[in-house]
This record gives sequence, structure tokens and C-alpha cells, in this order.
Amino acid sequence: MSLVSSAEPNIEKSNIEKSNIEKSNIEGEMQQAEKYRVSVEEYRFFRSKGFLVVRGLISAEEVAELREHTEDLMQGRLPQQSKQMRERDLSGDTGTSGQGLEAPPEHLSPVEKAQYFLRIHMLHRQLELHERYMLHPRVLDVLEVLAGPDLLAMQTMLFLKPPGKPGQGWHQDSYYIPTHPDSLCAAWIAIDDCDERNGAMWFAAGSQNEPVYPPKSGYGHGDHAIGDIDYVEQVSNPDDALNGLSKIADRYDQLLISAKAGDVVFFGGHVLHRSKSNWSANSFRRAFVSHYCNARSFTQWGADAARLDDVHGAPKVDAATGATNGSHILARGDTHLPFARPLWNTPCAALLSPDERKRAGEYAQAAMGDMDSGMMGSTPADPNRDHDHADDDKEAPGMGGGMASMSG
Ligand SMILES: O=C(O)CCC(=O)C(=O)O
Repeated sequence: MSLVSSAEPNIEKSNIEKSNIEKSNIEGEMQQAEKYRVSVEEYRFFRSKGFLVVRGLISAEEVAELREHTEDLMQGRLPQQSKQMRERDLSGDTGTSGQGLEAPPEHLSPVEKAQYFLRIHMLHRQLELHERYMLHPRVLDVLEVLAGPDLLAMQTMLFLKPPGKPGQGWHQDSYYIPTHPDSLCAAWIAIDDCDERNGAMWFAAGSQNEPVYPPKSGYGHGDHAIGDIDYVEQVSNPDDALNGLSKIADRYDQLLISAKAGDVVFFGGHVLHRSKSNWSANSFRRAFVSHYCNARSFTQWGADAARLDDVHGAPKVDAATGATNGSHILARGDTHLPFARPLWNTPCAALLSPDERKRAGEYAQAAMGDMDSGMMGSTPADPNRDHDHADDDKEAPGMGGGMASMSG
């Protein structure tokens, strides 16, 4: 396998003007790209294994744009990086260490600067490019089938994972991002080729049927209502001896998912997955990950973080219910729940009028509209009936004859 990234990041100063012209071309192409149609085989694979890899979903030009932007970020060259971060001890980095968007200390060499980042969360609220890739139409085409049709775009992470950095141990994403009903789904875009050497992802194939295991203490969600559920410790710890989910993961085939830049890995919120260290000498393992849920699911994710001044803090928390749906972007379809608009007007459902959204929300609408009666052949239950079948030969009040009763 050819490893495309190198320890020497591109240190040429990017020509912002030229980049802008290229950006707008790419943006146009992104919107016009052919719709991706998920096959029955892919659907079945996702349901049976808990994940799905769609090869080459992101074009080579888009990967180049993402990679160039990521390299600029690692060198502190983005216009949004006016602040500089403090020097820090890199030896203490764990698989879940996160940084902000600040530029690395200026006196460092390009290689040292690139070592300063492991992952950055929620940049779609700071960078137009991240909002655009979170709402990438072909990514949404797949998600519409796996988690939709109505989709809410909730969270993003940029993984830089330079050589030598640790991976993230076994975990389930719904433990971190709860939605009700639970419909969480991730889209993981490979920016670099990855395999075992530079820390690709692993899946416990089939573990999507597991409940979400709650923590013994501290932050984390889970299926508490299940009587005999195990409460787990050290979720995400790469040391399997300490991570309470390892024994669950060991019940399944553990599959390494090597990927080429531009491949996208989709996975649900229950499937156990992990990554290992980047053991390579000179190969970054960069990926852009977004999390979505069905836009009809209710979530309070980010409500607490708002009080703690965390990047995940939801800008809109409903005072009565604690719902944070109004903080997340309606990507596709429609919803009866609140939602946010994209900050940079990236085309998506949130920018449509209510009527346009209703038309786009074809499922519920069309099912009723297709029937002459508008009732899909059903008869409303008579609230005065106190037992089934007694009056089978009578019509329900107010209904014309000839309709089969589905109310009994
Ligand atoms: O990319 C990785 O190393 C881990 C990603 C992951 O676990 C996630 O996105 O939930």
C-alpha cells in the first residue's frame, strides 16, 4: 500500500486567493455530484455487521482540499488561528486527548508543529470547510438510508493522529452522544490511506446488537433499564486489560478496516469499535468524522457541556425539556422538532421553506397521499367499543362501506 502522507507536511504557504477559486469550484461540483444509491447488499451488510465502508465516496479533488486545509491547520496557517496555544508535554497524550484550533507555538519546526495535534472537536462551528464536509451530499445520501430519512448533523471531529500517537480503545458512540430513540450514526472520511501500521479502525463485527453499557461512574450514557446490564469502567482506554468493554468485544470477530483516502466508513452508535496506535515512522492517519441522528430523535446532548464552557456546549437548550435539537443542523428531510441552520449556508434541508421540506419529506406524506381515501384502507377505532369483533358487520361511524377494518 502506498502511504500518501509524509512526516514532512506541506509547508508551502497556501495561496488563499487561489484556494478560494478552487474551493468554489469544488463546492459547486460537490452539490452536483451524482446521488449515491445504497444497494440492498450494502444495507444488509450495515445491519448485520454494524458498519459499512463506501469506497471512493469522496472525490480525489475533495480529498486534496481536505488534506491541504488540514495541513494548513497543523501548521497554524488558517486565518482563524490568530491565537497561539501554549507549549505542552506531548508524551502525556492519550487516545482521547483533544486540542483547540489555536496555532501551535511559532518557534517549533514544521514537523514538531504537526505533532502538536491529535484531534479537534466541533470545528464545523468555526470553519466553513468543516460544515461543508459534514453536510457533504453523497455522505448524506448514504446516511439517509442508514439513519434517515430525516437527518440531524450533530458533531464533528478532525483526527490528525501523527506517527507515534495512541489510538482510542473499545467504545460505543451512543455512550457519548445519546439520542432518543437511539439513531446515532457516524460517517468517518479517510483523509489519508490507513492500515494496521498507522492506526486504522477496528470493528467488533455484529456488536451493534449489544445494548450501550453505562459507566460505573462519571460521564457516559447507557441502557440502564436492562436489569442485568454490566456497568463498565475505562471505556475508550486503549489498554484492553483496563477497558471494561474488551470482554464484550472479544465475543465478536474483530475486523481491521483499512481504507484509502476518500473512502467513508459508516457506523451506528452501538457497534463496538476502536483504533490502535500509529506505529508508522512517517505516515499521518487523518480522518474527518461527523455524527448524525435521525432528526425525529430527541436529544439533550450538549446541554450540560454548555454550562461547563465545553466545545460541545449546545448553543440552544430548551428551558422546559433540556432538548438541544435546536443546536444541530437539519441536514435532510424534515422534523417536528427544533433544528439549527448552517452557519455558512451550506445547502441542506434547514435552508428550505417549511413547504419545501414537507414535499421533501416524502415518506409519511406520500404514504397517506397515495390513497384515494387518505386513510390507507384503515378504519379509525371506535372509542365506544369495549371489546373486539362484537360488531364486525357494522360500519365504523362516519365511514363509507367497503373498507376492511384494521382496528379490531
Ligand atoms: O479514528 C479513530 O481513531 C477513532 C474514531 C472513533 O472511534 C469515532 O469516531 O467514534
